[in-house]
Amino acid sequence: LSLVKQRTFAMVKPDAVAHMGEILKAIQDHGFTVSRMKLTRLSEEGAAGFYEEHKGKHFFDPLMQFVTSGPVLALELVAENAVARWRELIGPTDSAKAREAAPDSLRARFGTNATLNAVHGSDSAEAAAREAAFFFPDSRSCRRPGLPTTACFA
Ligand code: DGI
Repeated sequence: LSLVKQRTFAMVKPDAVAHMGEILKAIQDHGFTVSRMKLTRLSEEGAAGFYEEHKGKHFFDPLMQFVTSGPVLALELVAENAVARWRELIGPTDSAKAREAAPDSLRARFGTNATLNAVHGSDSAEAAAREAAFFFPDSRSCRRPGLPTTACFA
């Protein structure tokens, strides 16, 4: 039994930003704490950097087109076993398959197919640290004296 909190990185993709309220509700209902959050946009360079491991794959160009097509909501989430629990909540990569295998998952509810799949979740603690640092380079911002630190995990 471990009571140690873990963080993960989550991103609401452009196709699901209109549903951010429902997604934040699911995040809250499943016991995650939001420790950082930013509504932003990915540049072409930013998107290519974030998804560097997929360069050269057949789905890379559509993925770049999609994630740069509108705003994204970047989130750092904290919970026990956050990486695995967030992956469980978002469901399988392909939203069409998610609707068969995990109809209550966020990708089933808010995504369309393998490209337009509503949300991202880090696949390991190492990826979570790297991806959170990509979107939240100012990791000390929640530690300023005098500010509340209850939601701070840095
Ligand atoms: O960790 P995931 O987001 O579930 O999946 P991943 O890290 O293997 O791939 C990153 C994103 O790339 C994924 O969210 C959607 C896209 N992608 C992955 N595999 C495919 C894909 N898109 C298409 N069209 N086809 C794929 O097989």
